[in-house]
Amino acid sequence: AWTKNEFSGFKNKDDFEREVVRHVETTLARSLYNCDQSAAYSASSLAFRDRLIKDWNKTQQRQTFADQKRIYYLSLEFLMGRALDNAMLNLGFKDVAKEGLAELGFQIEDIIGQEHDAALGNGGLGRLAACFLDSMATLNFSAWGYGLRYRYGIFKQEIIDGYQVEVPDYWLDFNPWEFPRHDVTVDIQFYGNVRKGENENGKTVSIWEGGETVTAVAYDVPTPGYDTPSTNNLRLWSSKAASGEFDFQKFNSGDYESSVADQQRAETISAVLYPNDNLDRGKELRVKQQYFWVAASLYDIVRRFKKSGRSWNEFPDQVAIQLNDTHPTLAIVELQRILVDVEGLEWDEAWSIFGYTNHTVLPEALEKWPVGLIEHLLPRHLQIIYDINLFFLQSVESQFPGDSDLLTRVSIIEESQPKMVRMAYLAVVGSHKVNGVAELHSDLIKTTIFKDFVTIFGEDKFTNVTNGVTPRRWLHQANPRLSELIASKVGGNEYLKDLTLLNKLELFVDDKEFRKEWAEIKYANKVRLAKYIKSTLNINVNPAALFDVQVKRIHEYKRQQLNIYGVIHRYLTLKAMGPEERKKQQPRVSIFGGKAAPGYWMAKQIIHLINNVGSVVNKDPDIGDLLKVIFLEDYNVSKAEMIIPASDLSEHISTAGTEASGTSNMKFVLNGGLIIGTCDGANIEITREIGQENIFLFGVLSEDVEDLRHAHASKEQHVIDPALTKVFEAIQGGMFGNPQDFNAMISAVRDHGDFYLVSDDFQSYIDTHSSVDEAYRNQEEWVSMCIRSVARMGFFSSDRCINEYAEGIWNIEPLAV
Ligand code: 26Q
Repeated sequence: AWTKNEFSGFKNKDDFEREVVRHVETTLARSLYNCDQSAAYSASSLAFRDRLIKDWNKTQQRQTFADQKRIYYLSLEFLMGRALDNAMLNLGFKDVAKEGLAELGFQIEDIIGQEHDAALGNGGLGRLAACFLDSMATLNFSAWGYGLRYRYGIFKQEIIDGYQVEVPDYWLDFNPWEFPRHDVTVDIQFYGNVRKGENENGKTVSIWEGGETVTAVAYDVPTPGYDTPSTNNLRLWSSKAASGEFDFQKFNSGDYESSVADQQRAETISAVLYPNDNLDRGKELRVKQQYFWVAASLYDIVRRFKKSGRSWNEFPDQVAIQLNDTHPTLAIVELQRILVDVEGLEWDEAWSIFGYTNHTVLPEALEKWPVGLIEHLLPRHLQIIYDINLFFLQSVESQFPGDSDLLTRVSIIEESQPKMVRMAYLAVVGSHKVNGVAELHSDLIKTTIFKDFVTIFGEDKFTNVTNGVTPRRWLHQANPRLSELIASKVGGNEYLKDLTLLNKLELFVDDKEFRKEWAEIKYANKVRLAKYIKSTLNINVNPAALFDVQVKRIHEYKRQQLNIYGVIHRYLTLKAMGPEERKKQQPRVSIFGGKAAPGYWMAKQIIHLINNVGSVVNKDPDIGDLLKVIFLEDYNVSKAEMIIPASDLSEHISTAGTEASGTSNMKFVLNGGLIIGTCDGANIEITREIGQENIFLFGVLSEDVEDLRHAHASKEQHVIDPALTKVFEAIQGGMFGNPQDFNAMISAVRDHGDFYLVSDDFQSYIDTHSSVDEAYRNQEEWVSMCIRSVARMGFFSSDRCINEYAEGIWNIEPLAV
């Protein structure tokens, strides 16, 4: 344990204020009389960043001195959200800042609200990477994140006339949280040719030459741990034209335009985050991004290793690299190239450097690249991929002689037209451990996409690490009042570092006063969300109604369509009732939020239907407060921090077997909301932990999905659930606008085999919602269920998750601080 003055902070509020004033007057060059909220945000951030960077420097020194194994987390996405609130809380100076800002005439919430989200990610996978950075720093691991510094993060979503419109997210205007390192650059090569030649030591090696070069520039983002002096580094690479590439010949001969065009082409590599979530669209620029980032990161990792003066056989004792999905798989190939071509070492495949985390079994999300594309862009890498495949297939052949079907099935090269490189297979072959992100998912990958690889490599290579979330952001920061109430019962804030301490809450379930405070906090969070809804959509929602929330990327497998059909069913049911019966019904607010990939037409139709249903239901005088349908624009991390604490019930209703884990399910329960969900992903383990009496499960099981799909496909038109048929009739009768707009959605169920089993699950979904209404009537019991659930959520901290990776995959110990 350490005391606060062992790491950098503020002596008191006056000290903080002085720093803010200094930054306003000097760094920002403004007068104090001209200090608005935006300037106060900038100056507060600069004051905190000064502290962060000191801790950051000390941490780097400590890590260099300790010279222990480091973990490198390679992810194309880091969905960080806001940094100021997080820095204030993790450093432990939010109270000081609050008082200081108040004296300067500001409310801290307004100042925090000025910050633009760092939204370098799509959804679950990117946010998981951000939670992991928080945990790795908090647990004092020598850890680095490596990613791309996109100029444009995930697009901003506007809803115009019920349709999604995408607006670019230019977020770098003022970003105090990054430090450009113009001295840390790596030149990255593309295209060109390979020939055999001699290296400096006279050894025959492959030489990759020609083509073009783009320079990677490092930008460092300090990531502070909670209540520790450890501040780790997230290094993001930005692309720019290599200095030699800015063609002075062209420039001097007056071909200014084409020389500027070269410049822009280089900068395009890190210009924009691909907005697809769980979909691979085989674009050349995407592979360029992948190689650019992977090559720069590996160069950096190898440079750091070599500085320690060790010999290469110690590399695996010093370096562990985790691949966040297949996006960084080229790192396996690039390391091989460095070792063999650059360092002149022998081919050695037995190293345990790479771990690969799989996040999906959906076939459309598994990355494949045309062989011809890789050959053109990275000619030497394609050779190495072929070599890796050859060695691998030879070993399979000797293990299973004569099984040519097996060889075809597991080959890294798919013999299709055109031939494709299967990145997931390359990742499996090149990694020493492969993990899924929840138990069901980890089991499924072993019996489906990687079945043959289990036969070849054995069970031990495949493992599970159930996802987790950081309780610092997702409880302490998002829900300060609940966090404080919990702390008062479980012995202070220690539980934020050992989430299993939450179990002490169970002693207080029968404490009426405690339950009352608990309920008051939930209500206050709902009031806050209701105000936000009023101010953005001008719709009045009753905070006493049951808030039913589904916020996540829009995807057919996540089944927002099931939810909105359920809402329509509820609306039709209410309409059919007499006024007396209506009065007995549980008032509800159905809240949706989430982005659709810009090219995902069906997902956009779903958004459109939700909005159209809202505009009919919300102004129906028969319905009033009994039902409101809200679509919140531009769901992102900072909105999640407001929405999640305000939920009574959240929906995690994917077709069984399709959602690898889900992580918002954990955040909702941690904030005292209950779940309606399918037996999918981490819902299953949440149920095991909190007890099945505290969750509303429904729907078919994963093991039955295949058979049902087959049964549907074999029929011309399959029989649809009668309640769902009524819903379809209402839509087709024009109740929610032009029925043509929703033909594809309906016909997916009716005519195309209902791949996501919406009809199969409809009745049990509706019934389960009725059970929810009934349970909600008994508020005392409902609140008890919430408290018990929170008490049993200790398992889902990303700290537990990181410790499992550290022990089972990375073989790394935390740094003694
Ligand atoms: C692939 C190729 C080309 C372009 C884009 C992509 C791409 C991008 C993002 C593929 C997949 C993703 C994102 C996947 C994702 O977010 N998966 C989610 O990961 C979470 C963390 O493990 C899980 O909780 C979710 O269940 C899973 O859907």
